[in-house]
Amino acid sequence: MMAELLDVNAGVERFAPIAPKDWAAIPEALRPNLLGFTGQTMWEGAEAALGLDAAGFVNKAWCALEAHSPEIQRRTALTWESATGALETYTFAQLNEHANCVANGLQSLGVTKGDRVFVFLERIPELYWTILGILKLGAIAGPLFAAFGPDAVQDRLSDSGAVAIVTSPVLKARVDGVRDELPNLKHVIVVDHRSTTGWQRQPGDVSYAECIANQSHVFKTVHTTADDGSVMHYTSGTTGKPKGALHRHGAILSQWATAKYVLDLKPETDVYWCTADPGWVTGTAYGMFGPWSMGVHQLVTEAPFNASHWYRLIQDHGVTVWYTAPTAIRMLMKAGEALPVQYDLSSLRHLCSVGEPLNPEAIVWGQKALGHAFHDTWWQTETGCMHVVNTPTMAIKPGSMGKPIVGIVVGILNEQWEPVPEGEEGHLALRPSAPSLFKTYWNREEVYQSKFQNGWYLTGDRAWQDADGYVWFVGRDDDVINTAGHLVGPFEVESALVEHPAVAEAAVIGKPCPERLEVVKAFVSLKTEYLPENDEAKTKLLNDIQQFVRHRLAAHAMPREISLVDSIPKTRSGKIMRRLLKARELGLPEGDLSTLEE
Ligand code: 6R9
Repeated sequence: MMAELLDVNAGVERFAPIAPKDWAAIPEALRPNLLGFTGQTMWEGAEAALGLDAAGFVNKAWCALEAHSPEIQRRTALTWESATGALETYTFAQLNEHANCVANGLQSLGVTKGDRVFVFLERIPELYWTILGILKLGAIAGPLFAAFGPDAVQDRLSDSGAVAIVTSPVLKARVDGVRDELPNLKHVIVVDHRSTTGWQRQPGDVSYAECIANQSHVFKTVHTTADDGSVMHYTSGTTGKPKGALHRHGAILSQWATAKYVLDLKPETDVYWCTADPGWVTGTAYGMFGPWSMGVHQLVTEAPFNASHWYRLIQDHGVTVWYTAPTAIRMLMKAGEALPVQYDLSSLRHLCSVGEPLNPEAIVWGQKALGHAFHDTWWQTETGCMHVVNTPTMAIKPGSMGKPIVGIVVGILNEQWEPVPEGEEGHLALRPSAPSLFKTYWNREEVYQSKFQNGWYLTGDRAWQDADGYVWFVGRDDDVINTAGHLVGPFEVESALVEHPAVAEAAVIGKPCPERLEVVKAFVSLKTEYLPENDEAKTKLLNDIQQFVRHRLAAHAMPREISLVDSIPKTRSGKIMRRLLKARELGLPEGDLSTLEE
């Protein structure tokens, strides 16, 4: 049923497997090692390559900035294009100096190892080196997506007990509104030197220009081990508010390895562009740590998606390797094949995708319009690095996510958490062996433990594996909504909805959408006194409810559709039956209703 809903594997037979370039000319025996890879696990050799010593010192920011030869230190690490088209470039050495100023500045405020420090900034260079500076200090960095509203910010700062947040004059207003609820938050550091917008200084506010920019450029990275906490990304589940998935510093080993062998990055020649924001895991693992630990030059753009702008960026900056997402690819496809022809995209040599099922059509379109097939990669916030992939040397089966990376064992499990026969659908699970697998969910150890059964880590996805070892995504195993690659938990949207004065009860599902994979759809029952008198009043009220969620949580969490209902179907124990609402919405069989409340 889920396969039908998501329409991922439909029509796969229409496409023959796509062989890598010049595949036929390569002797069979050499194919697995084409990238120079010979280990038993993909991350074997990462410690030596990163120059890590035997004393157990591992720090992601150090690996990204200081592990390099003097020659690489002098090379460009970051080219940044602002929303208005201004360019700034930074070498690895310069990024390191800025990160050191941040580490010194935070230290002067009393921030120490293990403290949680959040970063709530637009996609500007300060966002990147602030995260790196926090990590050099041994503190835990919590990147926040700039589109988050006050409720989303409050949930994360409060749950993590953050002591400081680095933000901008514009975004600060969203923190100020919830500050009374955050007793642990001592410092609000405002990146004020880029903006002409003034800001109201309140007790605990610190100017970045005054406190950070004047600090020493030298800082000795605090001693952290592979097991120490590094970055924390909040991720949505079916129940409860988003949970803080805590990564270890040791994650850098498999992030480095997958950047090398899956993204195929080469420090000498590549200009690499990851389109993800560091507010999401792809934006830190592969928009910062993996590529920078490889010494690779990265492009960052502050501007949001625009098809011609994106093609222009590839052309002007000579992008060679590109990591993006299916929703963006579908939007490029929609913009037409006549558009890419207007740009010189000949620098591109390797394309990868993540975050949602990659339609076979999108792979074929990439080959035709851009000259290269998109290589799908599957992973999650919790896994910390790519786990099921198409390496550049593998034949692609369009519609499949590829094969597990070397060193990772995938299991397709039944309800008893035992492997099912080949070709059968089940829970997608992994043997927990990657150094990047998350350390815990912050404050939610029992939920973390519940993810491990029978020696497997349960991913929450459903899939099947074919005779060649290729893994085929079927759908989510839970009610989590994937809208344009962003996971949204129904509970957080329902919680925001019921805070609206007119809403009595709410239920939220993911509704299939050809462009965004799914959109958030809400069902709400109203308090009697708020029932609208006519259609005009109804439209106004629904619009008001939409905006209410948008401002509190984020634009992507806003229900695109709201249906008014008399009551919300629940189980006898009071749980919302989202699956029933979804089945009814899509005209599918309603399934077992024995637990439905009378
Ligand atoms: C990296 C990231 C993880 C969830 C994951 C799955 C979906 C990710 C996918 C994919 C089909 C792919 N997902 N990659 N589904 N094909 N190649 O996206 O992390 O935000 O935690 O999302 O996204 O459902 O479980 P995260």
